[in-house]
Amino acid sequence: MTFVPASITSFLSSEVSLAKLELVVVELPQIKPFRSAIGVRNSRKALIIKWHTKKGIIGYGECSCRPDPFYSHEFVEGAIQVIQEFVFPLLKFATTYNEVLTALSKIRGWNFTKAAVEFAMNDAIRRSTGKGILEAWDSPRLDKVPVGISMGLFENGFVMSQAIKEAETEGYKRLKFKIKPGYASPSILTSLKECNHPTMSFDANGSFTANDFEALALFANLGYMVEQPFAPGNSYLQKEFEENHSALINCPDEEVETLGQLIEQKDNLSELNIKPGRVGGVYNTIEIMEYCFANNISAWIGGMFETGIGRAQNLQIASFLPGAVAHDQSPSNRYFKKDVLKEPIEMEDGCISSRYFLNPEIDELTFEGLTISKLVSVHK
Ligand code: OSB
Ligand code: MG
Repeated sequence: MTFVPASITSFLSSEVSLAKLELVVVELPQIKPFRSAIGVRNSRKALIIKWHTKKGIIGYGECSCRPDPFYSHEFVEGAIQVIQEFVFPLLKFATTYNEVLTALSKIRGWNFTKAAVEFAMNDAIRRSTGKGILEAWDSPRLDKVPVGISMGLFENGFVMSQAIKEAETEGYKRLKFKIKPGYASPSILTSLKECNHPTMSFDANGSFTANDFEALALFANLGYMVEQPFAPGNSYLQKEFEENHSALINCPDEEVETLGQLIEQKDNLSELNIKPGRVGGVYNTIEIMEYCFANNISAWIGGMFETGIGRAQNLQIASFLPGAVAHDQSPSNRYFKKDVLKEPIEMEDGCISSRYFLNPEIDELTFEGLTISKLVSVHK
């Protein structure tokens, strides 16, 4: 059974040519460090794939995995190796969207990596013909996408309360707080209890174990959704937790990399964070979104601190989720002094308008300036 609509299936016969792939690593300094259960982050190191067609059109795709394997097994240098050694040779005879998907599906795992190649190919098609897979998708979409903020771990409740005020002033539609075991100090809990923003949530990045149920209950008892409480593959702990504690309002992130995993998790979740990279690309994302529509699963699009390239695409995908409260897709100036787009993504009244994400133009000079390495693959 497929959940993919006919408008998408027919788009897959779109033709595409490949002259060369450029693998560019850029590093964007962040305005502020970001701390989560995963670690501290001071910059966004991103792999950008430039898909050159034989007619000289360039499509851009961002690989949004982390530089280290601390969120998923993928990491930037590994992604480069997998593309050069295994993906690129498989693309030699692919001439349609569908053939590229088939080539990519030969590789097990490496979803962020394969996704980036598909993103770049799709962008090349869109820039060549005016219509990519999302433009072809016959499904209702919004012109303005509501945005939430994912906030890091704070030193104490005072600093947290200041950040909450700022986020409220900026108009974010949801406040998400990173959490981890041992973080629920009295001052942090007070600050969270005093926050009266209408939509709040927590994100544990899989940091709670079977020994941390009491620590998790301190957050879960506040009655908000908890994203990825346990390490991926350990969702059985949810039932154990619920036997002695409150019900969890659970939202998988790391846990769900495929439609099959979503189907298996369906009864344990309250909502789903979809990251187009994590699920292996835009085609898989569409399939998962269609499954969510058919099964009344409320889904929203998560972020990986993408540059404007990945962010614009995420926002376009988010525009197909009219029911979502907010997506983790903050505007460029929340992260970077300078983004790689000519027109950095801006937020107004907690929303980002389609003019920022439907046809983003790359600021090539800035892009060059932020480049730290570049490799080119050409078929012999
Ligand atoms: O768990 O959602 C996460 C960033 C990197 C790795 C994991 C996560 C995140 C975020 C970023 O929370 C959200 C954003 O891009 O604003
Ligand atoms: Mg998360």
